[in-house]
Amino acid sequence: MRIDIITALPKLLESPFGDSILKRAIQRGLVEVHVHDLKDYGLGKHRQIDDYQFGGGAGMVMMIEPIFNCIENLKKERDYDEIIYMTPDGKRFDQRIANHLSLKGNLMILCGHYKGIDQRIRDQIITMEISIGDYVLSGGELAAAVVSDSIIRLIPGVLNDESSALFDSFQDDLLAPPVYTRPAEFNGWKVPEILTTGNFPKIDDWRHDQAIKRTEERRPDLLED
Ligand code: 6GU
Repeated sequence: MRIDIITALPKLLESPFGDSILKRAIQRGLVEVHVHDLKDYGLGKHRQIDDYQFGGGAGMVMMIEPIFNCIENLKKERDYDEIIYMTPDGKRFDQRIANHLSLKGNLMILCGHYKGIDQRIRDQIITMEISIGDYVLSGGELAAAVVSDSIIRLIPGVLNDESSALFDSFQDDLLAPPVYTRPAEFNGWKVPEILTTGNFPKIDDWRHDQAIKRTEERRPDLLED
């Protein structure tokens, strides 16, 4: 898989891809992540990328030409399965969308800023608009990192224990059960005894029961359909 991210703030994306699981996935060649600085496509000597909005009103709007030129430049090299715009008024991201996108070959992600981008880019070029929840971020970069992380960790070989992504919260519409490690007792607080018995069928049953209990308590909406 290859992910191209277009942003006016490329530095914001350095650390999410420069550490831990995502870094290793990139080093192993399981995914390529390319961050493109929109300023490189800015207009004139000041490399302008935003301007006042038609009709008046506070806040700058990201201009059509730098974005168009950047996207066209990338499209010359390869076809993209989706050209995604990160925006709080997009479709709410969830595990189903992550699973769907993890099967794609080439994704492009455009991060917005300020008041957003010229609507003509959204109408003519963007194929998918994603929000990561009902709150407003200063820009799309952190959201793009969230979406990329959730997609990349689903690529086979990215997680060491390949099966572990399957047991994540949400993967079967259940929250994950509680987990424990040594010591078996600390401060008088004990690990549930079943987990120390070595009776694995029973342990699986216990975990499933715990997952259902936790989901009923915390996210009954997940059990509705
Ligand atoms: Cl994708 N962008 C911004 N700016 N804010 C958000 C968001 C995206 N998702 C939730 N809030």
